[in-house]
Amino acid sequence: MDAPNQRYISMFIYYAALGIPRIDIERWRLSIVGEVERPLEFTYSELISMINVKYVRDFHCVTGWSVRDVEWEGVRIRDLASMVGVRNDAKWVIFRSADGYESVVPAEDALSEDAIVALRMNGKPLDLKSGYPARPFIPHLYGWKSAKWLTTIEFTKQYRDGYWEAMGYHERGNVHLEERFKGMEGTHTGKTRRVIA
Ligand SMILES: Nc1nc2c(c(=O)[nH]1)N[C@H]1C(S)=C(S)[C@@H](COP(=O)(O)O)O[C@H]1N2
Ligand SMILES: [Mo]
Repeated sequence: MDAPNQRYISMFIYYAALGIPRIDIERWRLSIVGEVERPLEFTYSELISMINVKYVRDFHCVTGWSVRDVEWEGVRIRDLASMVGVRNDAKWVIFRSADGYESVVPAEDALSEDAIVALRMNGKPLDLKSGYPARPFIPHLYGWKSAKWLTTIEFTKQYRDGYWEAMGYHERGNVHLEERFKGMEGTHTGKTRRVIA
């Protein structure tokens, strides 16, 4: 099913709002912190050896472009969460990147079946402009949630804006409900309306 009000294009448009960071893969770690029993960090080779998901899913940028049939490989965030022992009161997940970019998603979405830390795309490791070495990917959420050059996954009780959320973009960003901006709720008819509190 095509995503509502999106136009399909053949290749990604690359964004780096805060610039492309330098990555030293020997020093790079993915840290899982916050409302967890045992914070952990993973090296790149550890994560590569843990890859347990491979699927084909579309990618959707909230500005209106989508890329069809991208092959993704990665590690289920759910599995990382069970290794660190996420506490029940963790309601939000903040993804933080080497460039300082952040995005936020509900813990429920980050722990859903298809939510992964993506390490490979279309049969190859992510390349630098695509967020090497890792980016979260949650197929039913808009692309701005997929923080490239990921370094930290933080579980929190309290909601906090990331980079785009601070500019009015939605707390969750569900593609099928067209949650583009805060206060916008999908009507399931392809149109959206702004809800005024
Ligand atoms: N670190 C970082 N991650 C980011 C962005 C960014 O500017 N910096 N842009 C986001 C947005 S808005 C989109 S649509 C996707 C685009 O992914 P691409 O650059 O691989 O096309 O990355 C997301 N992740
Ligand atoms: Mo985007």
